[in-house]
Amino acid sequence: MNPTYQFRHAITRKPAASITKGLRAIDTGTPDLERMQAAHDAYVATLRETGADVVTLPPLPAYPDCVFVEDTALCLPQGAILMRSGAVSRAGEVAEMAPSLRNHYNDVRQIKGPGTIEGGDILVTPKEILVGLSERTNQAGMDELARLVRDWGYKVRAISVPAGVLHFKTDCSLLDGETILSTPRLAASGCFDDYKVIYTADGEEAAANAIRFNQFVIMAAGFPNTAKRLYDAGYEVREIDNTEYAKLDGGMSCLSLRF
Ligand code: CIR
Repeated sequence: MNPTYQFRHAITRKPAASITKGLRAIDTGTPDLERMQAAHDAYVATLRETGADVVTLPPLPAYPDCVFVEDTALCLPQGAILMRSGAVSRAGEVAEMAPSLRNHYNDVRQIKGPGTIEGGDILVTPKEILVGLSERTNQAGMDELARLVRDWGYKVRAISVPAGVLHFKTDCSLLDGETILSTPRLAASGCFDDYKVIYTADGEEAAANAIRFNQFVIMAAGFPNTAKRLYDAGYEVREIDNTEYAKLDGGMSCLSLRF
């Protein structure tokens, strides 16, 4: 079992009606709640199809971005680390997630600050933990994470996230133990030189936020050229409607914690 992409559990949270007020870099219109709920149901069903146990937590109306649970924690086989959001409106989401993680883990650690770090900026591979320095994650947050996971044997490496990209994993995903799906703009720095890389197709950068979850690569629908590259490489691809979550800079990884 490779714990970087083979999982028994996932935690999700249903979108709250307040999600229409969620954070976004550019306003491209109000997301449609019903369509978001349908896409969320399809996402959860796809995770469950792999045999995983998937928890669906209730919506938190006070936190418009609460559906994006990935940002609240980092889940590793040895334990979980509660994050510290770089967005003021999201700070309280971590405490709401903590009890669910304590149900699954004996060892739950916490980023205490003053640094900030969000799960969307963390990619775990079999070799290392990569942390993107972004508008939400800073050096102090990354350094605190590195201290918290040192006794579990992890090496942590900083990557600089291109300007205008919300999170590191907005632009990349792990496809298997040695292969990463990346936008050309992110990989241009050489950050994935020790990995095999499959690039998103021209104009399909938004396809980069996918997840490998057991046998499936789960990606946003509507990116046929990137999907073809993944099919041709032999991956079992599932496509989920992401049009509404994309309006809030969200994608496939943001919607779950996987462990
Ligand atoms: C935010 O700006 O925080 C949300 N609207 C989107 C979070 C996406 N999360 C992720 O990529 N892990």
